[in-house]
Amino acid sequence: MSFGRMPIANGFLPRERFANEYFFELAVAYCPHCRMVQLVDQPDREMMFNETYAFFSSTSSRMAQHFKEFAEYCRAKYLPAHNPFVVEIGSNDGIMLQHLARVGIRHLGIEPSANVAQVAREKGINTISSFFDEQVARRIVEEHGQADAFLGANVMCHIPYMHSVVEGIRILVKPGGIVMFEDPYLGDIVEKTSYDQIYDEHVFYFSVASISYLFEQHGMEVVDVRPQNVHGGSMRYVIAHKGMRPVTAAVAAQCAKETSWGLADASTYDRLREGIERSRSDLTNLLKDLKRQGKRVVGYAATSKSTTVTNYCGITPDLVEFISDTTPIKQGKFSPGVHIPVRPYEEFRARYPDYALLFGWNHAEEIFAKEQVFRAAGGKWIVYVPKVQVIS
Ligand code: DWN
Ligand code: SAH
Repeated sequence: MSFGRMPIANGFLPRERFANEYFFELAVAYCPHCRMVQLVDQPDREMMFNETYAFFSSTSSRMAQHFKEFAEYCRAKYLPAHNPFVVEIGSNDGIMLQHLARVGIRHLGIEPSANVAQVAREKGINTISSFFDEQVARRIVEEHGQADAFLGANVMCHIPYMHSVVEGIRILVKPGGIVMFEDPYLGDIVEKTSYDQIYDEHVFYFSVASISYLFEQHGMEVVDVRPQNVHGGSMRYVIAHKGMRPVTAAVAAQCAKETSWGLADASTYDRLREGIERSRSDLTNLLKDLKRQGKRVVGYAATSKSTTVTNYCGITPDLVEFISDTTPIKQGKFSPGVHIPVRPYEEFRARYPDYALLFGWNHAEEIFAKEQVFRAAGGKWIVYVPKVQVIS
């Protein structure tokens, strides 16, 4: 399926840069052989991950709590008592590693986006600015020795040269060590029609079947899977060198569910495409209708995901006045492609709109709890996952 011309999802830009904004064709496909759902084409990595990367992990308090629990789970269940060494890739501003660093655990973050890596360093987290791959893994082993745990959240699905990454993991992790990473789960994307997970940074949409197939090619196996209620439905994969750890019943059970949901059937993806097209017409019809009624609609959270929605649906500033966001680097700029102004959250609070279009739907619980006054004042939410609806 093609979503048409798309800009860089996190490429929030000033007006002066409108004229030479970069676009590529966002298209996604399913491979019946390796079971992977993946982008057909992806912009160069340096165009997405650099010293002006706009996503700082610690903007969500719910995610901060989630990663505290992730770090604690790893430490309690898998780290040896004596001098463990942990490597995390895509460590961003240190949201997860800080909890291991704090208790004196030897650690290393691998984070190519220099600005967010610097925030982590300022918190005292050892971080190198590099793109992880097999070569980097060899260098880490030479300098620090092998790791007891390899961690990643919302990063494995970002890296197109996956065989180099997985080979790097095989080399880096001790024979008895553990690999744990989590990413948005294909089963949830299909079930909820959450097509906004599809954007330049997300090159892969993993399932247990596709991850098992991938790691088996590198002498490793999935030993546990743990669904996570974050980012609209994620899966945590626990992986070890083949034969080193017992495989839990959850792995086969999840694979059986994937088969029963039709994740291996092409027709499932035809239905998904139809659902996405329906979602687009429902959302644009609603926004045009509200415009005709003279209602004010403001976007809530300038997420990466919103770039797919606004560009695919053609949501321009005449339909959405501005997008409220708490990240200073995005404020005062314009959203990629459709150029909706991004304004500080304080502007949302100062003059509530009639409707808030929830681009951060994956943080709905946290946001609804924070915005009770908006709702009490008569404000309504527009959500589009799992279906387009107004919540008053
Ligand atoms: O995979 C990725 C995930 C983990 O994070 C990355 N490729 C990029 C990023 O995706 P995203 O931008 O869609 O992430 P979020 O966490 O859904 O959205 C973050 C944005 O939302 C930030 O700009 C801050 C904003 N926000 C806000 O304005 N008010 C967030 C919350 C919770 C809020 O209350
Ligand atoms: N783990 C954090 C950040 C996710 S955003 C969280 O879940 O909130 C994805 C991060 O991966 C970005 O900070 C990006 O710079 C980083 N990244 C992208 N390609 C990478 C690679 N090849 N190696 C390591 N990190 C990478």
